[in-house]
Amino acid sequence: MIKTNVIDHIIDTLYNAERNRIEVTKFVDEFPELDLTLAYEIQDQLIEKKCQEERTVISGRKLGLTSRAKQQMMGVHEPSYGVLLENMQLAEGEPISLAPFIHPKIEPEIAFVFKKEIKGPFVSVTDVLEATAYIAPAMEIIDSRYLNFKFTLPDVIADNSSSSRYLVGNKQYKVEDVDLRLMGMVYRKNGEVVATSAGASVMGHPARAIAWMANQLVKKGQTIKPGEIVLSGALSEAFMISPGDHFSVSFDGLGSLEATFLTE
Ligand code: 0L1
Ligand code: MG
Repeated sequence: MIKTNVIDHIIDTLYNAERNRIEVTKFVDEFPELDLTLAYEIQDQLIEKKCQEERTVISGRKLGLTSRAKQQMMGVHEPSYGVLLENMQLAEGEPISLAPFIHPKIEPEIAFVFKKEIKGPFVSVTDVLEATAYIAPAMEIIDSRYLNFKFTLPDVIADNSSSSRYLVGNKQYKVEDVDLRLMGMVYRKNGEVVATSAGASVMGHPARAIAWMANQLVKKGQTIKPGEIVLSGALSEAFMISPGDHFSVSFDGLGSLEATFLTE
């Protein structure tokens, strides 16, 4: 198949999978030409299509696969990034319906909101922290369009890094008031602790993950813009969500955030 047909085929398949809540099989076996560059090109075009069809706009970015453990589990060698859209954001405190999802999982994150543009290629942790307006506890609902979350790195990148929905706590915190590496995290499912971690689980420092992404984005002429939200990467594994589940994440010095799922 010629390149534009491959791109259109993958975009249409992923778009329809999300819309119709069906799983699809990964693409690399059929299209070995699907490398990282082509995958990010597909991601950008898929986002453009979603913005047009769903009448929404970009609200920020997300990092994925930021921990060595998750990279090893998925058999990949580097993190991924994706795009957040305004219509993916859920309001804190509002019960969440499982109706839009295929096989959702939820994971704890730290959200950064920026007051200055961040432009690669030489962005450092300090640059990210200086550009940050505030940080807040967050959770991301991921919902890979691939059968049983089975994919290669280019597949998952084309699928916008499994993005689906996200929620960010309303209370804002200053980066200078917390040690983002040492900051402890406790993640609970239905009242039971299911994971504990610290900020350093995200590439040694959550801002390092964002610096990495900014230095990648510049290769496509893109930057992180003022006002954008960035989910800096999961601090633990993601947990499957069942109807009626309740998740909470508490951070040392950063408050907590809850997500409650409807029973139907
Ligand atoms: O946000 C994430 O860490 C998810 C990235 C994609 C990997 C997955 O779907 O598990
Ligand atoms: Mg995530």
